[in-house]
Amino acid sequence: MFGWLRIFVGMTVVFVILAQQARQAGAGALDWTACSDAVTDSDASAGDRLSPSLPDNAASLTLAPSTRYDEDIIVYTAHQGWLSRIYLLRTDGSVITFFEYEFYYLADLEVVNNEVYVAEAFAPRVLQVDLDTGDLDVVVDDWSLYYFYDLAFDGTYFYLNEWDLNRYDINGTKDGMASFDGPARGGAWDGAYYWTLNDEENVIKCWDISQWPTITEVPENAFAPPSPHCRGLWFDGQHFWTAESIEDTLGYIYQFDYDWSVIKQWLEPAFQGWSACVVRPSMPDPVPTLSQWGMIAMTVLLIPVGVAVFRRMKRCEA
Ligand SMILES: [Ca+2]
Repeated sequence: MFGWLRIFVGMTVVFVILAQQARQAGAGALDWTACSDAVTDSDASAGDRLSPSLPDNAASLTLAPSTRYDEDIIVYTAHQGWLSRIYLLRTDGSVITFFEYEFYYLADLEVVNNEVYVAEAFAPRVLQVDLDTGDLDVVVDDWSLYYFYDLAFDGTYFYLNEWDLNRYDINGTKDGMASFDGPARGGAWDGAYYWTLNDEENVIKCWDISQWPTITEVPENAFAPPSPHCRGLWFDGQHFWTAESIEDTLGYIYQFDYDWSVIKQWLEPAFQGWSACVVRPSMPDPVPTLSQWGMIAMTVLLIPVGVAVFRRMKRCEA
């Protein structure tokens, strides 16, 4: 009996160790090793993946699983000099983590299928953000243009203003352009109209794009943003979001209504802001990882051993 018991205890110890390793592996630790495979900007094209620079405190940056999967997260873009950052904030405004990028100017945000996309103002690109690693997948890469500050998505197309209004499908394929009276520093779609934030005139303008490529302004719907420093624009299904960009001073992230009245505001954590949106990062991949497969295999092995030990003990008692 004691032989079986020793095997059972030994296998239980191995099981606990494997389970602990699997739990740590799935705890959302950021995979900074991916940075060594970074594609440089000049090499990149649509479909490539770019990695963040390493902030000084990279080793201490981790996402708590409960925060990562069970709460809405505010994504905030900011810049300072040649640096850009993407912050992940809790809804109380506290910082979960941030990713830093050298020689980037990350501007307006959009959310498509719970994935975050960002416009780049140092290159004519739209990048999809991996919120686990900070990696950026190149989606739009249109070198017939120079830069993008604003980004909107109407359910089918991205809209980006540069002289004209350019639109692209979800894969980054261009679907033409329309004559447009810009500029726009932020763009959003509210289900009915296309909205742009014009910082020079301190106004959020409304556009009917249903007759694309004919764009018709709806001036009676225009209204002022919460402050003249606001830049990006995002619509959460009910309200707009923006962030202030003020040199040497922290601005605010605003959630606001069609009449510019502020619903809620958060002090920005650092740098000069641009845009803010909200996502609930998806649950982990349902396909088990290698360590999880090991844990499952050990569980399957332990069941007959446990049954054998139980029967042996019963026989000894008899
Ligand atoms: Ca936007």
